[in-house]
Amino acid sequence: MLTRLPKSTFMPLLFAAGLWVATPQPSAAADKAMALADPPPQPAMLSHEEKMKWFREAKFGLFIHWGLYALPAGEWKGQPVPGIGEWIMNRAQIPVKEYEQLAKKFKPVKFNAEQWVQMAEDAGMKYIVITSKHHDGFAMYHSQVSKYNIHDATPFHRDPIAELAQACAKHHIRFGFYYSQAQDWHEPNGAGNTWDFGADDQKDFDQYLRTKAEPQVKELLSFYGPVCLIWFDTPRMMTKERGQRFVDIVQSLQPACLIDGRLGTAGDYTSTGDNAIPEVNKEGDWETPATINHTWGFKKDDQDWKSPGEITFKLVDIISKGGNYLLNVGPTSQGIIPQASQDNLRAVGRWLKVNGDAVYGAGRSPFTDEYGEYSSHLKDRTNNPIFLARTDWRCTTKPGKLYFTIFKTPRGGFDLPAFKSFIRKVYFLSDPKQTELHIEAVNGIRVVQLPRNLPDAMANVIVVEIEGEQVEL
Ligand code: FHN
Repeated sequence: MLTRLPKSTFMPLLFAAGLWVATPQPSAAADKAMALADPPPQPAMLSHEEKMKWFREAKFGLFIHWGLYALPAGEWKGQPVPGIGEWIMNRAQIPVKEYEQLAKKFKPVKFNAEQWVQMAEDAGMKYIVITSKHHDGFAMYHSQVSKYNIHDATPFHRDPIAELAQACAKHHIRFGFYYSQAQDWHEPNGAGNTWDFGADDQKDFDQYLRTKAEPQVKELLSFYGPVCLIWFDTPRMMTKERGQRFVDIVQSLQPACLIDGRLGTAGDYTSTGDNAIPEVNKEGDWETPATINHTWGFKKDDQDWKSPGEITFKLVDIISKGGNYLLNVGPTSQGIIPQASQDNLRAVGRWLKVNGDAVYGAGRSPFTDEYGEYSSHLKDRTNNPIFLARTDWRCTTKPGKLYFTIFKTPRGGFDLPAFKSFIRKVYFLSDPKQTELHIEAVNGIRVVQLPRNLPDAMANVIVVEIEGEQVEL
């Protein structure tokens, strides 16, 4: 079985495409001797704008939380454990010695990298981020740094990360890693495991960082081809200086690799809270990580899947506010992505096949009214006014074009928000003939006349072509 990427597979191709910038893959001997401490010669730095280009174009990514926690799937010793599935070790305070036993039973024989990547492609997702090591400390790749990994500690003896890297290269999907840099419940000096190892402030955290987290991040950046981003998380005890050590590793090995917003020092973009979508337009590059049900890691009793319509709304909503949507699936211990999440994602992909112009590479809305408003009298628990969101339509943009994605069919026609630009043409994005839709002025509002039955039951995109690249408000 494949462990790590054979250099010959796609390196020349990536060089040719200008996608490969580091020089990974030491010889097998060097590999054994742990030559990872000596990074390859440092290539030229890319500007921030160059680095961000693909991310701004991609907009929609697949998050995968997969690990030993998929085996208990939310239940320990016959009892349901509340909370998110991948936190079961913490929530049930499972001692390391007991949790480790899961590895002996982890044999995801139905795992098929090609099928996972094909699903992401069908869903219209442009990048994949997988848990290479979550807080439980178990590496889902063949690590030389710790034997506590899927290749060495399970009867599976395969490296799914290498297989996924290869499938992603084939499908031109970018590939990145989630890596829990601070919390590691398996290690005496990692953050988070107080039930086996006592209080975090009594630990030699740098010993853990130097001997596990940093060398593992070096491995991930050295042996799996181009890494589009590293998704660090929960930066407990991460000082700026500690965070900078990871930044230096990333920059020296793969300067094109992005760093998310949860390292503990500034990354290349910000990550919102889990499932948190800003109420209005938000400046800068950002991403919302989100669940498709209510857990990240697989839980057998969570079958409450977001529908294709809900996912599509969130996707367009996020893009209209300037962000990216990183939507998660939690595969089973057999290696299967739950069918309902596959089906719903594929339905979104079918919509994107027709309406993708309104999504990929699209910019923020120039308007604000569509988002809703703060209530004048309703307050939240902290006494702040509640935001009353509107969900009728969202606007995304490209030079010379406004895309209005309509989620609730208006009666009579669609009222364009006020703007001064001259309108050249209006049509449905789904209409290859671009048959013009008529506009009528009603009380100073330009109203796009719509047919009684709109083409798509889920959401319809009206393209408004304007004079000039930017809309004049
Ligand atoms: O603790 C993790 C959690 O398990 C999951 O990985 C999410 C994904 O954003 N991040 C942390 C909580 O914010």
